[in-house]
Amino acid sequence: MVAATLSACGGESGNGAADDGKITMGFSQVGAESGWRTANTDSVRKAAEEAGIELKFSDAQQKQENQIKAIRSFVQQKVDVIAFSPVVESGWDTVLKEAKDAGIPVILTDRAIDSPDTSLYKTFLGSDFVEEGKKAGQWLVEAYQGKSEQVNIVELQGNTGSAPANDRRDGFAEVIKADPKFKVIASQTGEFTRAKGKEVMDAFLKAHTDIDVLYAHNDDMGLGAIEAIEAAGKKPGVDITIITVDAVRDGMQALADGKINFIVECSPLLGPQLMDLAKKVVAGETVPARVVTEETTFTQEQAKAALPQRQY
Ligand code: GYE
Repeated sequence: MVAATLSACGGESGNGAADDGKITMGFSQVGAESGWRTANTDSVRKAAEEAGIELKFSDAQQKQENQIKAIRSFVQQKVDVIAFSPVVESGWDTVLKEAKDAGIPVILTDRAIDSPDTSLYKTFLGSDFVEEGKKAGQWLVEAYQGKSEQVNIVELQGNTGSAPANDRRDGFAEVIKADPKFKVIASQTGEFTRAKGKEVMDAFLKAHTDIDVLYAHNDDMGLGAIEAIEAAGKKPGVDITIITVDAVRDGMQALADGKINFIVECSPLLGPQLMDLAKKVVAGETVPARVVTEETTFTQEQAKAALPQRQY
């Protein structure tokens, strides 16, 4: 009974794709919280068009319930493939089981989920966020080499429960714990936005007069924090060392201007790889379980050199 229903559904969606010869992808995006996200959305839209894939785009406005609704509606519409960037890591098993039962393959893009059931999705395309956090920590360790005084760090975390917030925090912590002079004196979410980054940094500055370093999980929060630091009469990049992640153009400009000290790159240009994977998955081909994005890091000098060709 169950098997018959399953194959009927699978057959239908398969026929749907073959009928008009066009692949339909349901894509649930996190929101529009940052420069990274805007560049990612543009990349996905453009790549879908170039690949001849019909994109049903849905913006979750940073809410998991909206993503769950979008995925359910994609299942109802019998799209050929579902791709989504999970706003948080946990709580996806039920809805992804529904997609699986309907025979619709799922691709995780940008962010991972924490479910042990890896049969719920075909592949995960995106960055290694732990590695990004480690790179941030490694630069800091080198920058403060030979100094013995305590280094007071404040941290602006990404959205609570999201893979990039968890992993960037953990990767960074793992590297700096090797030297007890590094101390995270305050850590709070800035929700990956400029406005919240500014607000939280403002509170940090009021509570602590001795901040040496700011580690922000993305450029936007760092940029918001720079406004708060300047408003407090301090020089960002000089009085407070600033490390961020992403390397979007505004972040790179602040780095070149000396207001940020180091940026770990995280590429949002996932569209072309996502469409390639979607075609393969719909055709029933096997794809690697994990596709990691290649990325680099930037110092102030490197940002000056890279800015003219920066795509996003
Ligand atoms: O770093 C941040 C965005 O998931 C990698 O989300 C992404 C992160 C990115 O809001 O700017």
